[in-house]
Amino acid sequence: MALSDFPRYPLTFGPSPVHPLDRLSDHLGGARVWAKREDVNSGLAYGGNKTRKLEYIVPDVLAQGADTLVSIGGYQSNHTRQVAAVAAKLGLKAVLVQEKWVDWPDSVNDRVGNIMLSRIMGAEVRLDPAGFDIGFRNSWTRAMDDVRERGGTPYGIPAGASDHRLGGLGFANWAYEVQAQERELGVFFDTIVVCTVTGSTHAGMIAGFAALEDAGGRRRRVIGIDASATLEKTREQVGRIASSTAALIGVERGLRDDEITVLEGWAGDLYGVPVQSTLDAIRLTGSLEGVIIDPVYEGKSMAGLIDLVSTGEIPKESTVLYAHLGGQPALNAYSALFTG
Ligand code: 5PA
Repeated sequence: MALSDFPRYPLTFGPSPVHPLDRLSDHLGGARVWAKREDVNSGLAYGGNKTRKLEYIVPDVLAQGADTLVSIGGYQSNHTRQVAAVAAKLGLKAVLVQEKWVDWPDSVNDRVGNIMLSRIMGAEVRLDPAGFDIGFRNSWTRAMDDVRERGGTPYGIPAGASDHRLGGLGFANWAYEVQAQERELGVFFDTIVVCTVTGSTHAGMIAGFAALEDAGGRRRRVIGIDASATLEKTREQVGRIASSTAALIGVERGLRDDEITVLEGWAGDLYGVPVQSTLDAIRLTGSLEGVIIDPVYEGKSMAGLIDLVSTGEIPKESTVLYAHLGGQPALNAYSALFTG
């Protein structure tokens, strides 16, 4: 099978925009940095990386005749907000288990931003006191049982739409899209920087670029920046999903170790809690480029990019593509960080 053999239900506007970040690049004084913008990839509730993943999962939902999407995330999950939007668009119901992944003191943490948007779109939101974990949860299985008891047909989508047979395909497709955009723009991105937590965004890219490399494309580095602060689980999940996705789209070899890179150093001690480098990255990107990033995910991956470029760890001759995966609605739950 090749990627093009898998059905894709369009939820995005088309290829997401790619553009240079010139003022940020000048400021860092090293490699040139560009961004590819999943934060503006769709008209469905601000889009984001999950919208792309769901393009390959929706055909399976429809084939199974499900009437309710059941998923899971933190109170400020971007993923569950995108599931709610896709359910609304398709005329399905959504049941969302929202766990207390982050012990964050903002008093409206469970009311504003992503969770508010999901409620507006008609999802059934179930608050759950459990803490952060990217694995499978009983609360999620229970939510599916409840839907069945009510006579519905649930379709379970795991955290981040990652640990799902088709979860890596959306970002395998992203790799193909990058190659086509490079041809149009006359540029080659030798390094990709991407935030990684539940893993299928990064893993899908690895699989897609492996397929392109095997078809004669140039080698490049895909650098995942951990934002989970549970590095071993994320690294294991990225490797596993990258290999299964690669096999699914016809890559006939095992992946090399150098194809699977998850770097630590910018997540801080806890998922969802920004550290100084996160806040500096958010302010720098906002003030130099007018580009907004969040304190949970992109603020951490951008902090990684800033360090890797300014220290020359990513060489000066490189051209870097920063994957902006969305996530800005969560900023509303972090207002206390930006009062000055
Ligand atoms: C998320 C994830 P992966 O989970 O595919 O590794 O993507 C990491 C990521 N950037 C990066 C943004 C803006 C994200 O939302 N979010 C999760 C969520 O529940 O929203 C799955 C954790």
